[in-house]
Amino acid sequence: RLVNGLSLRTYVLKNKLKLKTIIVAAPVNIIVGSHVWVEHPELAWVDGEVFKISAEEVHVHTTNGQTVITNISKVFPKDTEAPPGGVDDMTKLSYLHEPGVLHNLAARYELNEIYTYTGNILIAINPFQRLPHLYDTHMMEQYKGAQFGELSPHVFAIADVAYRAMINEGKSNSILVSGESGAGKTETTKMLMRYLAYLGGRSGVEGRTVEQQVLESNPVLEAFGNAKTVRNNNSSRFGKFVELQFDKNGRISGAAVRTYLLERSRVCQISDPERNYHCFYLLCAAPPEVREKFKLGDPKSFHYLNQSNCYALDGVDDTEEYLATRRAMDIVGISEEEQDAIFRVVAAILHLGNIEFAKGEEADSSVIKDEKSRFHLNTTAELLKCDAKSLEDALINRVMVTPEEVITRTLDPVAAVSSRDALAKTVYSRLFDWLVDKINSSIGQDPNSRTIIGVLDIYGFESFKLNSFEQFCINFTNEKLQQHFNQHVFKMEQEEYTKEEINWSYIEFVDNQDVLDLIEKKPGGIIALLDEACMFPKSTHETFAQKLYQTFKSNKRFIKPKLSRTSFTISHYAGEVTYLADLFLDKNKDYVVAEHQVLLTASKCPFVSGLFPPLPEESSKSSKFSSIGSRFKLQLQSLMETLNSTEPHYIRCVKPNNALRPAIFENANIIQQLRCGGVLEAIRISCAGYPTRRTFYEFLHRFGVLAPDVLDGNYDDKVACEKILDKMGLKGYQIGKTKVFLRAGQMAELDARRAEVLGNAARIIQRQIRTYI
Ligand code: AOV
Ligand code: MG
Repeated sequence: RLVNGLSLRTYVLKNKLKLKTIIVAAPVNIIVGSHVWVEHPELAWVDGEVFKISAEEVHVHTTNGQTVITNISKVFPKDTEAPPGGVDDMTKLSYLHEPGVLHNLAARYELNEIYTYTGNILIAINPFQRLPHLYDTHMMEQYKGAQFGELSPHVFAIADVAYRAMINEGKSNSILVSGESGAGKTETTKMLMRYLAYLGGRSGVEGRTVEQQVLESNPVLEAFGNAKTVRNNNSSRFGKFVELQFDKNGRISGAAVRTYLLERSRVCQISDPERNYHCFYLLCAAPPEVREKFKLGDPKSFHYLNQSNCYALDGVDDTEEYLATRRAMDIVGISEEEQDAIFRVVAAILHLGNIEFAKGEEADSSVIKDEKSRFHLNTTAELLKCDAKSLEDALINRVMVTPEEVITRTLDPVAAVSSRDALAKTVYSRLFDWLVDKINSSIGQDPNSRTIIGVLDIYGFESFKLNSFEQFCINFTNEKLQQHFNQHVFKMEQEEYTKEEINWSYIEFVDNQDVLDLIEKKPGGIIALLDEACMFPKSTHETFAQKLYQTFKSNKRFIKPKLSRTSFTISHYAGEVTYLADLFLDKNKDYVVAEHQVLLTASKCPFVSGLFPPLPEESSKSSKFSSIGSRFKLQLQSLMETLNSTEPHYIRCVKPNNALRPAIFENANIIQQLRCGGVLEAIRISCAGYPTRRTFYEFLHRFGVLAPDVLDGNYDDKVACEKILDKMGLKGYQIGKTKVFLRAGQMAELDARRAEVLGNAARIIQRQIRTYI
C-alpha cells in the first residue's frame, strides 16, 4: 500500500519508524504522517495529519488548527486521492466510512450537486434555493431513456428507471421519498410527477389532460393541507400516496390520490411563529370583491390566525397564490360554483372562530358574548347557509337522549369554545376529504390499467418542544416507512443471498420492529391501550399515562420522563421524542357532535349539506366510538401491502441546516440524519452486495445475443449464464441457485454491450436491405 505516495517500507525508513510499532499500534493503516478524520464536537468530523502515535493514542494536527489526541479506533483514513468535486456514487468511494461519506456530500453540495447515489438509492440534499436549470425540459429530454448512472444523479433518473422497469417488466413500481420535516420530500415528489407526466403524457394534446390534472392537484392540496411550521414554511400536514396508472402503451391513463390523516388541531390552534393552513391567508388576500362578499379583512382580526404573529411568508405573495389556486382548481375540474362554495366555507370557519361566549344566567351555561360575536355568528350562519338560531343552539347546548327522555343540557363558556372548535375542525377536515374525492373522480381511474407507479410523500419525522397525538401518528408513519426500507435493503437482500446460497457475510442493521410493536401491537400496544382508555368512561389522560408506564416499564424503546405524570418518551429510529399524553384521548375519538351534524345536513347550500350526508338510522343512536389511531394503523397497513406489491425505489432527502438557508452544510445535523436513516448501512450493503439480480432465464433472454454460440451450445441455463459472464470478462458476480447476482454497475456494462451488438445487427440488416433494393 502507498502512504503519501511512498511505499510503506520507504515511508517507515524515511520517518525512522519501527515497522513493528506501526503494525501493533495502527491496525487500520494509520501511521505518523497519515491524513485522517477525527471526531469533533461541533463539526462532527475534521481532517488532519497524524504527528505521533503512542500505544492506542493518536495525536493529530487538524486543519482547523487544533491538536487532538484520541483513540486509534476513533480515527479514519482520509482518501487524499479523492476527486475534489466528490464522486457521484458513494459505492465508488475508496474508503467507506462516515467522514468519507459526509465529506463527499459536502464537496458536492458546495458545487450545487445536490444529488448523490448510493447504489440504487438517491440522496438529495435540500438546496434551499431555486435551481431552475436542473429541472427544465432540456434536462428531462436528456434523462429520457438514458442509462442509469451515465448522467449525473437526479430524481429524473430514478423516475426513468421506475418507468422503464414498468414498461419492460410489466410490473408496478413505487418511489418512496423520505426524510425529516423540511428535507425536500414534497418538492422531490413534484419533480418526480412532472417527469413521469412528461414520459407518459400525450405531447401536443391541448386542454385538461390526465397528467395536467394530476400535476395541478398538487397546488390545490397544498393550499388546504400545508402550513408553515417551525421546521418548514410549506410543511405537509397530511400524507399522500399518488398512484399513476398507465395503459399498455405506457401512457398515463388515470390516477388515484390517497391521503393520510390531516392534522386537524391546526385549524383552531397555532403557536408562534407557525401559521394555519395556507388557504386562510390567501383568501384574506383575495381581490376586494371576494373579501367583501365573505366579509373578510385583515387576517390579524381572526382568532384562528392571530394566535401567532406570523402572517406573511418570505417570497410568497398570498394574492398571487389565491389566483394560482383558483387556476389549479379550474384545471383539476372543480367548477366555478364549487370553488365559490369551498372558499365560502373557509371564510365561515374564520368567522366561526371569532364567536366568543360569556357566562349565562343559569349555572354552567353560556351566551353569545357581545354584538361583535353575534355579527360573526350571523355571518357564519349566512355563509354556511344555515339557521343562525340553530347554529347558536348547536354551539351552547347539548341534547342528551336517554331511554326515558330527551334532556337539553347547557354548556359553560369553556365547553362552548370546544364545541365551536370541534365544529371548525370537522367542517375543515370534511372539506379536505371532499377535495381529495373530487380530484380522484375528476382525474378518473383506469380500470384496465395493469401497472402503476406509486409516489409516496409523507409528513417527515417531527420532534417539537411539545409533541402530541399528531406527532405520534406522523412519527409512527415514518417508523413504518423506515421498516419498509430496512426490509427491502437489508432483510430481503440478505435473505435472498442466503436462499440462493451465495457467499456473503451478514451486515448488521438497526431493526425497528420493537418500536412498531410498542406502538401498534394488538393487544397491548400504545394504540390499543389508547382505544381501551377511550372506551372506558372514567379514563383521564393521567390514568392513560399511568397505564402506559405500568405496561412498558421494562420496554427499551419506552421511557418515563422523571417527574412527569402525563408525558412519555419513545426512542424512535430517528431519535427520542417526548409526547404529552394530555390530549391523546380527545384527539383519538372520531365523532361528529350530533347537533353539528343535524345543523349542517340541513344547510340550504348543497355543497355544505353534501359534506354532511345524513347518517344511517342506527349509527346516529349508537355512541360507539371510532378510533382515529386504529383507523390510521389500518390505512398504513394497506399502504404497506400496496408498496409490497411494487418494486420500490428510494429517495432519501436530507436537510442541510435548520435555518432553511442555502449553502449551509451542518455536518453534525446531516450525520444524524444519515445515521438514523440507515444510509450508511445501505452504502455498505450496496458496496458489498449484489444490487442487480436476474433469473437464469431472464438473463439469457436479455443477454443471449452477446454470445449466440453459448445459446446454441445446449448448456444448462446456469452454465450458459456463467459462460456469457465469463466471455464478457466480468468479475466478482455470483451465481446462485436460480439467479445471477451482479455487482453495482455490471448490469449497465452488459446493457451497453448488448446495445452495441443490437445496433450492429440493425446496421447490417439495413445494409442488406439497401443492397437488396
Ligand atoms: P418536506 O416535504 O420534506 O417537509 P419540502 O419539500 O416542503 O419539505 O421542502 C421544504 C422547502 O425546501 C421548500 O419549500 C423549498 O423552499 C425548499 N426545497 C426543497 N427541495 C428543493 C429543490 N429541489 N429545489 C429548490 N428548493 C427546494 V414536511 O412536508 O414539513 O415533512 O412535513
Ligand atoms: Mg412535505
